[in-house]
Amino acid sequence: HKNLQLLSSGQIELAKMLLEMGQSHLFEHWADPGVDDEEKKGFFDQVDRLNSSYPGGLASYVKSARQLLADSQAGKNPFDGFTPSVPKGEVLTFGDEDFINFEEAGIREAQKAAFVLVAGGLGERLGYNGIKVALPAETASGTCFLQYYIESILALQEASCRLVQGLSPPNGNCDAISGECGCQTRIPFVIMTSDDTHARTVELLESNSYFGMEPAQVKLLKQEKVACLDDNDARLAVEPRNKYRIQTKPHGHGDVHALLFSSGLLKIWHDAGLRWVLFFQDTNGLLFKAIPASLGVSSTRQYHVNSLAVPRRAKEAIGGITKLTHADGRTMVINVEYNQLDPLLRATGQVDGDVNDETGFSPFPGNINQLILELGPYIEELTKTGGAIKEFVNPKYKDASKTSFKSSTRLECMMQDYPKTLPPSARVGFTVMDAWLAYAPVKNSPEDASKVPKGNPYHSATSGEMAIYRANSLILRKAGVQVANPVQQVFNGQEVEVWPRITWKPKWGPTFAEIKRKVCGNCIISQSSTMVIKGRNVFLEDLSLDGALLINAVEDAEIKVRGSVQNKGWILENIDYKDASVPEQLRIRGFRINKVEQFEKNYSEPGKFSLEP
Ligand code: UGB
Repeated sequence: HKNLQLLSSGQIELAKMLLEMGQSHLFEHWADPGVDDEEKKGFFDQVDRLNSSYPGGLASYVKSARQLLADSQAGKNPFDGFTPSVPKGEVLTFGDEDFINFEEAGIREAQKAAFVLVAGGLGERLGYNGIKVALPAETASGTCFLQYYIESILALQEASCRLVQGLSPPNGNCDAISGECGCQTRIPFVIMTSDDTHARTVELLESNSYFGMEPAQVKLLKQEKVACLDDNDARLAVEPRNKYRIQTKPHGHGDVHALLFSSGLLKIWHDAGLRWVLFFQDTNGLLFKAIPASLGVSSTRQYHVNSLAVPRRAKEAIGGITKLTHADGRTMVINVEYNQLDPLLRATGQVDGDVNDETGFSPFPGNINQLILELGPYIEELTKTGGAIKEFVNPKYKDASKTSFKSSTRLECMMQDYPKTLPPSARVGFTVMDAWLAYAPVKNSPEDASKVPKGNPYHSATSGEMAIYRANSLILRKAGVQVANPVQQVFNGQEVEVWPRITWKPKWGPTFAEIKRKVCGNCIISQSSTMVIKGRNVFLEDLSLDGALLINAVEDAEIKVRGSVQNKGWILENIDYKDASVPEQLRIRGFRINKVEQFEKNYSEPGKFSLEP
């Protein structure tokens, strides 16, 4: 009350709202007027932000929190009344006729798509200090995740334009495409950041000229944190180091829906004739190998929601796509987080819980949190919900009475929970791909990865990089190249398959059909080899590679690589993750590449070239 005179009418309204919500403790320790007045202003700025960034405002946040905390204290099962079963979806086999047809359908649709990367998380589990999108996806080419994502979107943009305009390359092998496709399509790319990642994401983009994308194509939306809660009455927690601030924590990747909606972008996209919104996470160096075919599934099957999934080992730390049938007849196909799936199965009569079946995998496909939503129905739904996603709370209680918490908690939400509010008429499906093709995230620290049960994926920087080489090797094999078998090696306590280190720019091979076109005759690549293709029109014809081969070429240089390349190549050297003299981004993978000898060619002018070493 003593401070009332300091407040504007807007601030008085906010103060009233807090008092009505039972939050008077927030003002208890306020100094008299004249002391800390700037801090008090800062307090209301923060309350204003917390209020306006949450659908329904702070009052709605506190109301939901009280309900969810009461449910949690009562031990209420969020799946009460639901029985889980294995849903039906599209299961794809890489490289077969269906796959190629879905890829073509997907490429056709790509120019009507917008991409959204959720990159607000810092990745505490990985134990890396930078932003994860700046990490190299693989160290042979040194391409970071953000560059890989942007170049992949640009490759799709071009492939889609060409296909739709009938400018696709001829069917025969080894025919070059040249020139620009001349089309004006610019696929929008949104990055959701947070206070933890925003400045460093902007800096990464600006210092790399947006990795070749037009800056206007990229939009950053920053998510705000939400207020922490001190007790079951949802009393907002005071920041321990500043009594004029409310403590905040991340709300989760589910924020992306409300942010997209409130930004007005969805409407702009819809008016521009776009049809699809594709969501993806910050560190998956394989993802875009799976995008064309899954977008093709979305359009062919007319899915409003399509979740990408991979076969999942029981108890693996990724959610399971599950069909939930309620006693009253309602059904939904939804991700059930890994820590909830096993108890849910046990509680509904499946005594062994989440176990592998005869295939060696759990019958519930693993959610890789890559969602494809059809824009029209998505806008319709968000117009009703404002983008609010079903939340949950996960307090760590001091004891069994569940009356007090070990530390403050907050409400959280996940982007894959979007279908939870959809009507039964919504077409919700999923697409299962081989994990080697579609999913290799970098989430776990070396310490944690080395403790992963044998047979389960490590999801570390080591396995993420090795998965890229394996996928590229397997794809080239399928395209007819004789790629040698891998060897087993141990890095940072993780045993991994080491395939030849093969990488290429996304424009070299946006689809399997395009990759097949680039490979002719009898090509052989030995296990100890490295091949880095940075160019669009590079054709491999009767190439025999045993060593390192690097080609850097401008887009309109057409190069046919023939004959034998043999040299001492690039060698993987072990490094210990505890060795602080080595940069962190290398330490977390447990190896570095010693570039002993290579054959490297640079083409800076357009033209036709034959490379016969
Ligand atoms: N993220 C944000 O942008 N904002 C946030 O507030 C939080 C995260 P994690 P998580 O792929 O294996 C998910 O931490 O949430 C971004 C699925 O829920 O890497 O533990 C963050 O930057 C789970 O079902 O993963 O688990 C990152 O890009 C399973 O699919 C993304 O959100 C699991 O991923 C994911 O954040 C998985």
